[in-house]
Amino acid sequence: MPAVMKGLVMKSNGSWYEVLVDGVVVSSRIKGKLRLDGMKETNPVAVGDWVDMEPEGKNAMILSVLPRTNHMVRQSTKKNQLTHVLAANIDQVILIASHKMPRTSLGFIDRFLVSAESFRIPQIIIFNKTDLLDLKEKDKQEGLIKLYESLGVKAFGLSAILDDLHFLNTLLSDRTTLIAGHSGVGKSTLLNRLSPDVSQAIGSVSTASNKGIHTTTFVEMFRLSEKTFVIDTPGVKEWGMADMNAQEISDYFPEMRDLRFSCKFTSRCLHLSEPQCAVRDAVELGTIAKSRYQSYCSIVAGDDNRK
Ligand SMILES: Nc1nc2c(ncn2[C@@H]2O[C@H](COP(=O)(O)OP(=O)(O)OP(=O)(O)O)[C@@H](O)[C@H]2O)c(=O)[nH]1
Ligand SMILES: [Mg+2]
Ligand SMILES: [Zn+2]
Repeated sequence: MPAVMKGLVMKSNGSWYEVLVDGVVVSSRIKGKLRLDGMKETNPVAVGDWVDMEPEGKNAMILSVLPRTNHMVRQSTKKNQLTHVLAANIDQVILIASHKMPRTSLGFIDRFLVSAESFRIPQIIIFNKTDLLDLKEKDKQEGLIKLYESLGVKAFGLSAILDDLHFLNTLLSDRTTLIAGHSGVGKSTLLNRLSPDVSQAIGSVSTASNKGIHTTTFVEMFRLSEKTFVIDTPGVKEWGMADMNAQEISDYFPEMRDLRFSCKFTSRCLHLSEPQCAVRDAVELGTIAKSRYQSYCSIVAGDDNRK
């Protein structure tokens, strides 16, 4: 390796980083000073970061992190306001949801979308495990797909174990995609199906609790082709909202964003109990889905979403 090299962080366990340099993965540490620089974040270097590094024996030392185009945070631990950067420099996020085994609530889906929207990252929802659905459940899922499509979010259902997944290649090609969702929804199963080079461990779903067992424990990025990267993440129970004030939350609900200028109190309206609120009128009329408005109210109220 020449003196200073640019690399792409593929995996981190908190103290070691696997960094891709010229097609080779190099184990790296970070310089002590860099740790202190990451003031508001628990991890100064995240998967997806481009870093400058110098050789250190067979390994390397990360000297600095290059500016990020964006990043996605996992959760703010409310006590100390620290955020954990899940990954950086992402082109799009896929939320894997499932109707059962485990169930993904609409509140969770909306929180995830709002969070990605606040970082201006395009969102896709995949409803996995369609092989487990009866006709009524399939109908319900179709309704949700229509709802989210109408909001500009790509959404579709599939079975990661049964379906031919080739059609996903176009969606992923030449992009960096982060895959997120509850434990057990099939994130790693899907990724394994996308490339013969990926062999992530697959877990089970407890029949007692209908919850996954947190099989994937580290965020890891895989290269599917020259410019196509996919990031597998550990399942999350809830999606914490980082640093968002009540006024800005409706900015991240596309169907509410423009309407608020029609509210009597325009930019000050929180769409809760204010008079002449265009958003609440739209909920009454059915042009804004009740489930979306409920998610909105719950986020404004600062409720945790543990359902
Ligand atoms: N029936 C059915 N089961 C699936 C499908 N996709 C995944 N599974 C099963 O769901 C279980 C969990 O799959 P994983 O891929 O480990 O889930 P994960 O989202 O990576 O979970 P964590 O790593 O814990 O976050 C496994 O038993 C899979 O076989 C599907 O489309 N249909
Ligand atoms: Mg997994
Ligand atoms: Zn309003």
